[in-house]
Amino acid sequence: MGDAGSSPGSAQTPGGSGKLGRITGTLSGVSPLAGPGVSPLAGPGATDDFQDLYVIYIKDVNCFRASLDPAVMGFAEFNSQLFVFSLDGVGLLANDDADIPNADFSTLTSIATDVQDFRLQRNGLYLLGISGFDSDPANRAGQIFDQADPTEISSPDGPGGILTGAPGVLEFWNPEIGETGAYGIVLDGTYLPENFNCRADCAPFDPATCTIGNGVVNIDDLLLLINQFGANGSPCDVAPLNPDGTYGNNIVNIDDVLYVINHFGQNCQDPT
Ligand SMILES: [Ca+2]
Ligand SMILES: [Ca+2]
Ligand SMILES: [Ca+2]
Ligand SMILES: [Ca+2]
Repeated sequence: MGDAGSSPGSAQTPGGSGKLGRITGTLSGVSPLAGPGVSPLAGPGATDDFQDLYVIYIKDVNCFRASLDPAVMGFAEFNSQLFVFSLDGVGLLANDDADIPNADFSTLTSIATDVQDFRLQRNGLYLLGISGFDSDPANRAGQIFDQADPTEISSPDGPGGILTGAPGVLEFWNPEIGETGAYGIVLDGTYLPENFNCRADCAPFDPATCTIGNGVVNIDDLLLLINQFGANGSPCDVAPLNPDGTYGNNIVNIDDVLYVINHFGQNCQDPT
């Protein structure tokens, strides 16, 4: 795969079908920590690469986790930061350092720890971003996140974030340069973006292993749907499609039944 870009329009879409359990890559360039003679004020060159953005499909938002923690086989050769944006680039969550003594690697879940009740609400497509300390997402209104405590999972509470009334969209990184090196992000609750077209495959649903679906839209999916009719928070809440890349409206209703019936027999190995 080619390089994952630094802007919403150049985010990389991992290919294939099925679960997305790991993303590996490398940030490179003239790091502010590169040593004598290198001015961090020189700014990035054409080949420098201080941020990577990926399209991910969160199929189970309650299970979502992205981590560089070596304890779960993640890694980062540098002081990392992780971010979640909506597919259209609105900053939603950020973490600098996992809440573990002396950790400079990052871990994100779907729930902010700095503002009560701010969390990712729906399953669907999102952007996952990684940068090296201290390159932060920003726009003309300012930084999107106020990382008041490095270990918080921050809501978009900076002057450029949606919680302070700004549009909240990633326009640039400030500063553009950060620490660099190789990384491996371990993911839970995520599938490859192509699988988004097979969201009607909502059963079986195993919260313990963060697994949703078995590769085919069949009677199991219809039965779970009927079983959860009227419920909130079901993986079978697959309709409507929302403009920000997510789906569902917090209720399993007739729209969802129709969507699953319309996709009955679909093979998720070839979901398009
Ligand atoms: Ca960090
Ligand atoms: Ca914050
Ligand atoms: Ca199924
Ligand atoms: Ca619905």
